[in-house]
Amino acid sequence: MAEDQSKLGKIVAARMKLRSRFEAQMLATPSLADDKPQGTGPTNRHGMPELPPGQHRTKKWPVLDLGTKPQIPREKWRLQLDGACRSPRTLTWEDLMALEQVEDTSDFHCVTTWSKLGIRWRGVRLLDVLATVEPEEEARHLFFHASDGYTTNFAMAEAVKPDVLLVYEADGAPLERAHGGPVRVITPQLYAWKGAKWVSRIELLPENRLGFWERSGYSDTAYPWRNDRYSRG
Ligand SMILES: Nc1nc2c(c(=O)[nH]1)N[C@H]1C(S)=C(S)[C@@H](COP(=O)(O)O)O[C@H]1N2
Ligand SMILES: [Mo]
Repeated sequence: MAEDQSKLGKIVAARMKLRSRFEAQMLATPSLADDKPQGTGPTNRHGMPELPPGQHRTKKWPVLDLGTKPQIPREKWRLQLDGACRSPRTLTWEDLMALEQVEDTSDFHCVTTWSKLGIRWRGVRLLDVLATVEPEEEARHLFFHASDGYTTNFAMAEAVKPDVLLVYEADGAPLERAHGGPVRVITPQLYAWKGAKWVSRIELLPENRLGFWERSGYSDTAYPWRNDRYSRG
């Protein structure tokens, strides 16, 4: 028990250190710097509209992916973290459970114009997972791999936000396989394609590398509240 406490204490310290490294950059991102910051779910709406420009509300939760839905039992799930970090590691389900478990309600905006509002998630902060591998100073970008071959990317300055999670429950039930169970990434402040279902590997990178949709003309930054859907390049 005392050992567990000191372990958790270490992770909290590592989390705060990593967060402070990206604080200035993070506060300059649109979802925090805009005069109407959005992206951290209902509690952050502050009376603002629920829907980003060009989005409509859906009650059902559509399924969108490349077609194959890997079946991975919790005990077989692995998440490899490597690249620009001092302690690369592969997490198991037990490793994930040993981190601080968080609940958060947030919105899910798909670039194809549907938004599902107020999903109650349970999971672990991506920030905490990253803190345990001790990112090198030059690690500025993340590249995500999934078991279906999907890839996506976003900046560390987005990853350290407190509602960017590795989730395994939605609305009180285990995350369905179709939605990326056992474990997926969610990015409430970015379009939903940034959240890899069946996430299997996260690379920490000094330079940016584009993922599947980002290479096909979708926006690298993907801010729903700025209608930031397509690459301007
Ligand atoms: N592994 C994987 N993750 C993925 C995708 C995918 O094809 N494969 N599609 C993305 C897209 S385009 C969206 S909109 C969301 C959809 O998540 P959902 O099927 O749970 O609604 O997952 C994202 N994550
Ligand atoms: Mo999507």
